[in-house]
Amino acid sequence: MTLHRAMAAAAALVERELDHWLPHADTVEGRLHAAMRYAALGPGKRMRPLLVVETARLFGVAAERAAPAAAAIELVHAYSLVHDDLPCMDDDDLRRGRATVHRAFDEATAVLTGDALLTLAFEVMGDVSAGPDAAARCELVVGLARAAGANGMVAGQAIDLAAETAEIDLIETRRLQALKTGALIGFSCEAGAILGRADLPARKALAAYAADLGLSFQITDDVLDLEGDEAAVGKKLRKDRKAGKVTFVDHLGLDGAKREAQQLAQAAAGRLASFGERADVLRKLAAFVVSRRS
Ligand code: GRG
Repeated sequence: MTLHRAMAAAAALVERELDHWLPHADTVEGRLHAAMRYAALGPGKRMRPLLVVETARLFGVAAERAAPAAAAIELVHAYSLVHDDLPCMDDDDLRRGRATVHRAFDEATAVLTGDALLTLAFEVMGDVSAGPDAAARCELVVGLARAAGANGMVAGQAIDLAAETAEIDLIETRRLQALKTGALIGFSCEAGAILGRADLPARKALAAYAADLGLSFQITDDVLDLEGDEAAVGKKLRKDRKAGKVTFVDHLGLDGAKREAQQLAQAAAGRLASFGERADVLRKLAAFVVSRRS
């Protein structure tokens, strides 16, 4: 299957699942519900859902069975973007080519939207539709909490905020990004392995793939922040330097950063040798991550 078709299929699947779970009341709280839908169903790449679907597929799990886990992870991702864009964080007006949630609605609604998306993620992940095996569902819920929380994505965001006023070296920059961006990408692959009851060697291979992929993705994000086209990326660029944030490009130089992203993408693809042709979409995704324009 081409990457394009696999991405479109995973996006359609997860958007159906999200549509099923996202509330839309015709009452006072309808404004909150509309903001949740705006944030979660906006035009994103749905890369994390694709990772869940494709890693689950390696173990014979049908895409439909992976849909709730994929939706739960996308809900956490959507919440993180809403809160990241708030005036007290990155203070962005544009996301995915449209007004950010606090701009399209208001700041209080944006805070509540993030809270509600995060909470809904755990409802979806714990629901029986996420898998008939209660032990596997528990593992999914705990894994998502660890990836998203104070030792995962939120820790990365805290280091990122601290990095505005403190110099951080390359090692700390790698740790920041492994947490902020890498933790959820890593868990997207782990979720597929949990659904597929994968053995330890397979889990380790997928964890190594995700670590290389996540870092390659983030380095490319830093390159795009400098070289990207705002219309294509869909958000305000060249903000990192103004905010005093040290990125991979500062540590490695522009060419060095591009080289490193490329090498990591190749290494990621190489981690999948034991899965043979079944992992072709995941290999193509690694190549896409460094060549993407948005
Ligand atoms: C506020 C708790 C909290 C965490 C925020 C992930 C994150 C932490 C902030 C996002 C800011 C950002 C632009 C990070 C760079 C990497 C990244 C996650 C980019 C956006 O992910 P894509 O490209 O987005 O997968 P789409 O829109 O395609 O879903």
